[in-house]
Amino acid sequence: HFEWQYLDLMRRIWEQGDERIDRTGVGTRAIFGTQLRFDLSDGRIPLLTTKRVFWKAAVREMLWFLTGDTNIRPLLEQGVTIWSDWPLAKYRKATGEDIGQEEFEARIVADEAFAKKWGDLGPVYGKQWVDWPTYQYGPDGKYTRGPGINQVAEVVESLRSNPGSRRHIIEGWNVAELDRMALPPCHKTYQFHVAGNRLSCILYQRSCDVALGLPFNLVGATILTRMIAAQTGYEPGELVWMGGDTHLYLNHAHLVAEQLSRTPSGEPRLHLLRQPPSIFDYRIEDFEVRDYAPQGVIRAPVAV
Ligand code: UFP
Repeated sequence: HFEWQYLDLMRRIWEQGDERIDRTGVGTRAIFGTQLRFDLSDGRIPLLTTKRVFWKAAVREMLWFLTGDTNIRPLLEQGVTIWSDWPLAKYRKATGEDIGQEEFEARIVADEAFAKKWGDLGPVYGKQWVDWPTYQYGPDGKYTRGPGINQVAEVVESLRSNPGSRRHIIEGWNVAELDRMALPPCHKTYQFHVAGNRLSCILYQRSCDVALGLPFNLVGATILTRMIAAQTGYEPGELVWMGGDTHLYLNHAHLVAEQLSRTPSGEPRLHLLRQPPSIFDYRIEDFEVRDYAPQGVIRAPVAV
């Protein structure tokens, strides 16, 4: 079963990882440099079965990235709260107001001006993926803003016209803009590769919360690969996931113990129900997961 790789990684980190206090102050155990490989053929998807993963939220997030938007408002309008922690922490720090998460989210949805002021994450994934900033230098050495680069559209085009290229890359790590991002990109680099009629993807993730982040990131990478494969006429190949600082938070002990006591079961399949005119025209209704009968949710706090 595909999921043993994930559970083995979790066990290895918990039992052998290097322990330290991390940026959040919570503390982690980490292994540096890890890899998982998943077969994506015939609709296979590395969607965990040992706990329920709300895969639709990951799809909604991925579709939101593709719109280039960096404000959490459209996510909240769809009930996706995975990005709320960072703007909320910033708001509390700036105003000293002890507002609850739900109240903060409700205000973002209800009040457009409030959302504009407090709901933006800075130039995170979406901005870099479809509108990477460029500069045009004049003869005097001064520069002006050039047209943004749509990396996603360019990768779709290069996969069609030059499948053998080794340069099919979507990059989120814009060094010059990191300081304006709520969170520097974790899933920072996607590289695509064509072999025969199969499209494979490597996702390099510099920092990974194995308990709460990774289950989502695997779904995101899978649907991105599936959409790009559908748009370029290839069959899905393999998803290779590579982790830099791959960690478990020390306050996730109960999750680790519970999840490692469970056994994977069933093989969910992802179906794309429609072939839209471009990679930017997918909607949530286009995605269906069949044969997904996961075990129960395991709740744990996110480290901010
Ligand atoms: N994290 C993920 N996946 C994501 C995401 C965040 O695992 O998609 F946005 C986790 C990794 C880490 C924290 O625990 O969020 C980011 O902290 P840092 O920037 O210090 O690595």
